[in-house]
Amino acid sequence: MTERTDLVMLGWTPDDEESFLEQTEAQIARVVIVHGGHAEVMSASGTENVTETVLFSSTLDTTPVAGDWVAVLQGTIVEVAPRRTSMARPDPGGNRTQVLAANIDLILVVVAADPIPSLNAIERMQVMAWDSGATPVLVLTKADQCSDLDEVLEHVAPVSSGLETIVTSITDGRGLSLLHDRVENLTTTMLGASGAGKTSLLNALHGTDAATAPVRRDGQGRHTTTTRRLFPMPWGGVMLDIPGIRSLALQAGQEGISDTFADISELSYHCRFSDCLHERTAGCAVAAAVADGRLSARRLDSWLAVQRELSFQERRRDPAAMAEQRKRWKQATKMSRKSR
Ligand SMILES: Nc1nc2c(ncn2[C@@H]2O[C@H](COP(=O)(O)OP(=O)(O)OP(=O)(O)O)[C@@H](O)[C@H]2O)c(=O)[nH]1
Ligand SMILES: [Mg+2]
Ligand SMILES: [Zn+2]
Repeated sequence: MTERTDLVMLGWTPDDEESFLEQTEAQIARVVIVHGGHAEVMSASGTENVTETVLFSSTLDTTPVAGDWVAVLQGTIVEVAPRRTSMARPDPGGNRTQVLAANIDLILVVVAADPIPSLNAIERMQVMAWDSGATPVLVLTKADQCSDLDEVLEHVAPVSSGLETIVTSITDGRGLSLLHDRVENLTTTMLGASGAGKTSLLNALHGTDAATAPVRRDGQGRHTTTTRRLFPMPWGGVMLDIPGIRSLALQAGQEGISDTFADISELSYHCRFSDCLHERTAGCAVAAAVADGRLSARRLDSWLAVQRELSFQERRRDPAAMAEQRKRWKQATKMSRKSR
């Protein structure tokens, strides 16, 4: 049986499925990276991390992704633990959901402080983060390049209320120890445009350039991340480096939206109609707030754009499938206990 103390280094939290540890013969491991039909997984024994390449059992009904907790028997993943959180986006190749990462605690919404950041982009990343079940933290990078930080903080204030904000620079080191304390022992990933400074943050926190090795250099001599890979941090916990997202296509539910646009949700209680779409409707409290300057028109436009996009996406949150997976897991653990 795998000891829980060994897994804590890999980001195990009390919220992860306890029954997963009752697997008798199987080794519990964490998926580091997936390459098509096989994956690299990491398991811990004492203070040593062991990485091995494993295949997928044909009986799996969940395709493992980076961050998944899995049971490994004889070089094969035989079961995937129910996901505590999962970050998803619409599959770029079709109309299904693509799960990018599983069991993430914290999502750093990474934007450079210079040039002045896009508020719409911050909002969309926040929706995606809240919707995954993880907690977003806003990280403003490259503070050393910014001549007026107060101006930037004031600029982002309308989209960052209720959001912890950390200002960093890998050049002068500011914010890094704060960020270190925040991510220690957790599973963290980053959302942000290419070049925002995600890999640089990971390297700075890791204290090496570990995360630069697997990336590609683009034409401008810049390192660009091309895969999703989990890095164990020397002080406990793991960070997942991901490529910059180009189009922030959303695969979100209303929860993520109302967490992000808490001001609009609050106002909408006062709309005359409970299904008010806040589009020039009579008795709309949101439109009234825009008219008298309590809410910016940009904020409402951004909310409308997110809503419109979601009505195109099929809502694929499927609680039935989740319950089925839990049941399968319970049965599998029961069987392995009987065969002891
Ligand atoms: N001056 C300064 N430059 C930074 C800072 N952080 C990152 N950079 C630079 O910004 C560039 C892009 O950084 P990356 O860490 O590769 O960005 P990324 O978000 O991982 O980009 P993708 O992998 O393409 O998604 C690099 O040239 C870094 O050296 C910072 O705090 N200050
Ligand atoms: Mg990168
Ligand atoms: Zn309204």
